[in-house]
Amino acid sequence: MTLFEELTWRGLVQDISDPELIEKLNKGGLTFYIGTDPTADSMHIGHYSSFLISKRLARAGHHPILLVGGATGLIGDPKPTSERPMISKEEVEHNFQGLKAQAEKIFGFEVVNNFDWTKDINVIDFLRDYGKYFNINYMLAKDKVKSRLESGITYAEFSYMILQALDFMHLYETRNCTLQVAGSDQWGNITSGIELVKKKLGKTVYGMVMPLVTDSNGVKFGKTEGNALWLDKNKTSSYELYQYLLNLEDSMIIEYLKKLTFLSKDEIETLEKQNSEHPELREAHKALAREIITDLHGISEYHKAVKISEVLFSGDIKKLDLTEIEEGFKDVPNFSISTEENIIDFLVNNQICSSKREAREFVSTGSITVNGDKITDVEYVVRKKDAIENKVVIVRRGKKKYYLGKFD
Ligand code: 629
Repeated sequence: MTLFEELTWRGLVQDISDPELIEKLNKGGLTFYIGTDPTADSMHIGHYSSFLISKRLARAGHHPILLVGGATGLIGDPKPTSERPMISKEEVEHNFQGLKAQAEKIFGFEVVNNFDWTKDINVIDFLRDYGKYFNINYMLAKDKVKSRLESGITYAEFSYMILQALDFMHLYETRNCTLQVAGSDQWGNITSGIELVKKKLGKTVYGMVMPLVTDSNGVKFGKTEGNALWLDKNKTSSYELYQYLLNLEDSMIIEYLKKLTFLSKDEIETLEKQNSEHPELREAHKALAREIITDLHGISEYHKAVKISEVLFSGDIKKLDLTEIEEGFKDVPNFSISTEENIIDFLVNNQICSSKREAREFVSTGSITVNGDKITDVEYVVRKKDAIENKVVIVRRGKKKYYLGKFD
């Protein structure tokens, strides 16, 4: 398969600006860029699903530039629905540093900051050298602007596309960058850049956008209720990522393998066959989790996530060390333990049971385990020496209600 055939097979091509791009992609040697704004100090799995294209193109002999928008981040790319809140310059700078470091670590490519060249443009030059090339009707027709005319859009967010357009022109002039890639929501910003380069320089540059990775209901990949799935493992642990990936719906797993891994067509088709014959083995899900977690955090992080998951299933808590326990039980109710007390008092005083009678009932019916051991003796004392590394006590009540106690 040619590169373009492979990208198409993986479902990674939603639009290209010019059919000429196909042969150029297959030939290799293009300098391209993909950008992100510093709206947080870590990328999330949605960024990963788009930025992965930079590794695919680099492996095919193209030259990647990653851009973190120290300037555009101060303005805010208009969302289809409402105006973004202004972010302080200090926060944008903090986020920039976080994203730059993360992008270099995960993707290993050069990162540029559009603040470096935008900061020197004064307002008169901005209007003469760039604003002069943008017809208002052209700007009003952009999907993200059009959808905001009712609810209102400020001049700042309305002007955003000009900033992204001048980036593309700057990278073309200084780095011979002739291709910008992104998720499909960026089509309007990319074509603004293509138009500017054509009008101002009489040259052709190209754009390619991927469909946003979603689930079968169109919900963006990684958007779970509550927190996002961050690429920073201190924000989202490998174990949490593993749980999310293992619980993805069966009907989407092959599409995710195509879009989010470098597994070959043969490997994916083998997994597709296994998944249809033995879905209960979750081979395709485990392959997806292995590929993504290994690419992000290394194979040892993947093995750790599997180990925690297996121990939680078996209940054999003693196999985990403290860091694995921290990860595996990050969201369970936790409490500190200051004295060694009888199991009944321990269960009541730490809100695991609502009364001594209930505690005695749970213990006598074998519904309480401490660090994996079933406790049926109402005289049992919870001792520091029995805690994991003399520190942690994991209590399970019933089938899967866990609590984490820490000795002071
Ligand atoms: C200046 C800024 C540029 C080129 C790009 C940019 C950022 C762009 C944007 N991208 C999204 C983001 O930052 O807002 N205006 O969150 C996001 N991107 C990755 C994918 C995307 C896109 O980081 O392209 O489609 C989501 O996966 O929404 O010169």
